[in-house]
Amino acid sequence: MTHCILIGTPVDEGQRRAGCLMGPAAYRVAGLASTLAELGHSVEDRGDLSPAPGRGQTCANPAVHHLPETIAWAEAIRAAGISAMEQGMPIFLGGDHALALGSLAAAAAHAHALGRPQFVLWLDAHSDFHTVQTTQSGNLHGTPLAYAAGRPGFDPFPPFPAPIPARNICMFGIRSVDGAELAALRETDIVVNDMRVLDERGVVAPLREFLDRVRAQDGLLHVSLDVDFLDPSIAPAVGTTVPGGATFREAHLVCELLHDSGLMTSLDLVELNPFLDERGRTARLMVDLVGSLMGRKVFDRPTRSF
Ligand code: EXY
Ligand code: MN
Ligand code: MN
Ligand code: MN
Repeated sequence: MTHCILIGTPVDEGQRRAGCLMGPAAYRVAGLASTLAELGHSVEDRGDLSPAPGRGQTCANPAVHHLPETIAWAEAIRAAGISAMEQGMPIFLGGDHALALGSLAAAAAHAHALGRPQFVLWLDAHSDFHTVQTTQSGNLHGTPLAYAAGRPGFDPFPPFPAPIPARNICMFGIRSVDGAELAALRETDIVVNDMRVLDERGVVAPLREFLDRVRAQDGLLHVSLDVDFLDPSIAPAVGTTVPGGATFREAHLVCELLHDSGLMTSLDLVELNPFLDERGRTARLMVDLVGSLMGRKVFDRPTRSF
């Protein structure tokens, strides 16, 4: 049984298509809390954060928008995340992926306080590896992993005690990477399981390899699940769809394997834009995936020795 702490983080400033601000409400309407409770977990809903926008912070890149607001979100989410991680497992209800500028900072600070390594599993069509300088869209939802890995240019954001080592970051589902991101990724030992890898090897082997490393180092594992990891045919309610994503079963299998591992210590649900959906189909799928992450099985098979 896990004490699940829901934190609404309706960040909409990390990209330009309004609607992610409705994400937390959509997850609640789709039954996230009851799904967790039915699996025997305790659930505490701490409501939505709504930080006062920051003031005056600027950067040299004129394309970047909503920098002060995003810094305020990062600070508020980091503080709420550190507090939640001391008491249970936070589930950050997004909101766009700029929320991870706060959730990753919280995870890194918490792991540092425990003297344990922090690992990140990034389930996303995108590497989100731009810096404030290299982004051409100016959308900060394309930057959080660069920030966590210690790339330069994020000084106005909350400082990390230490960057998350690149080898502790594993990407899954990647199929849209900009030139500047690719050049930067090539300089790191981040494990990039793009869709070609998943096509050739499936999800089990690459995921087990990563989870074995997390376990061997007694690591904490932050999972960041972007709706666009999924194929748009099953999850259309996201502003940055990319064809050729994870199937329904691949996504559930990733979640079931994560549950079996028992390693997940914090979770982001990001980029849901309910305005782009009909009848809450995508929100309901994301809640079903959380059910698989938190132990729902079709057959009550004993948890497989991992
Ligand atoms: N790489 C593109 C950009 O930086 O604008 C697209 C980023 C999409 C990010 C979404 C959250 O995953
Ligand atoms: Mn805007
Ligand atoms: Mn993303
Ligand atoms: Mn994405």
